[in-house]
Amino acid sequence: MIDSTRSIKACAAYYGENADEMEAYLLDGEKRALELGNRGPISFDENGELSKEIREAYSKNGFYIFENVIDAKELEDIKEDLEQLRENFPAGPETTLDANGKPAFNADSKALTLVWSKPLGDPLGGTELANGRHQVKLFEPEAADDAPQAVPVILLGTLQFSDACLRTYAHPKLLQVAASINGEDFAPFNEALFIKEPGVGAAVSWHQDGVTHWDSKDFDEDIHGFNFMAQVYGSTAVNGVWVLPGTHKDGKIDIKKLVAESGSERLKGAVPMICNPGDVVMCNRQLLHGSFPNCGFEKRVTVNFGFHKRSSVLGTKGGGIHSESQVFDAETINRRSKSIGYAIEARKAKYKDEEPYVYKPFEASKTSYVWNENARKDLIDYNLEDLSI
Ligand SMILES: O=C(O)CCC(=O)C(=O)O
Repeated sequence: MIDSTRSIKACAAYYGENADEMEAYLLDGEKRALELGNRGPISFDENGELSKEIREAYSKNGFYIFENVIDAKELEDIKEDLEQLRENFPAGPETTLDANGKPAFNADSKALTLVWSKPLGDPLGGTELANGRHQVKLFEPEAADDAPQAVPVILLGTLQFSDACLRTYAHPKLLQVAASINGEDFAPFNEALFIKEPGVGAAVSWHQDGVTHWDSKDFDEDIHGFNFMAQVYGSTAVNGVWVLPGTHKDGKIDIKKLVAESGSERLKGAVPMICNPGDVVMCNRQLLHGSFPNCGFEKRVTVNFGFHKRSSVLGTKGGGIHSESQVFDAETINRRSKSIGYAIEARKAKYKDEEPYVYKPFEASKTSYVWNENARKDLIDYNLEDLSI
């Protein structure tokens, strides 16, 4: 586990008169997180289903930490790729050029690809953005004088920009988990990077992700799918996502009321995701979660990718957050599933000794994919069709 003692102290100091309270909250949350019993290696039973203990712990808490999923070599591959990509970010929110005057990676994108914030800000909290699901604004500490005016927080449509992330998206064990939770005909959701640089990384206020099925007659704990959150540098109480365990079963939550009951944004009972580099969290999208601004010394980059049950998206009018609101018919879902097809092929080309994942809907429809330059072109703006529910 990453030792975040120094970061906890430094972070708390940003909270002025609430510094002691913040320090105690971070320390207590870290301790309780490690006691939850929802972490360990991925394991399957003899039928290839996620082991019963993992399924139960996931269902009880709404999240599970799969340890050591991404090995050291693959992590290095991701880091190198993301660091190269970072060099080619736009120099700021108002320009399409990077710091070297070259077109930025997303200069021609039609879809939204970057969300910016002031340093240590909370760009979504308390706004109507994303269907108003981030109901409260978190405390925005003062960043250092030399901090940039704006910092990137979320990158969307990752698979078209990073081959390494594309390959990780097809990790056979992770896709087997997706099939076990959402059925063999599982559908994609969206892919994103959450970027939390030390001393500037922005907050993502408390929220639940799902927006379409809260009042459905078929409502259940899995109806809005889940996200995998692969940790490139690890995740701590200071820079990590916090969750309120079990809330994925509670329906739509009045977050303002919870904050009032807790006496502050430090929600009682919440815990952080404590991860080492290479751990992958499976997080139910209905679980109440959020992250504080990164006032510590460790960087976090999360490679996020989610999956749904096909029945949750087929014929559903999308929530309009990650893509224009549209009814997702079978054709749209099949088109959007090309991300899985290309990813499996891209992974095969690099990890030749690994047993690749077989996605049953491609077998049934006799669809095959090839990973080459045309495929790369075909992924441009693929996220205009994110299955956003
Ligand atoms: O990584 C974070 O800080 C926030 C993640 C999140 O809100 C999400 O995946 O929905």
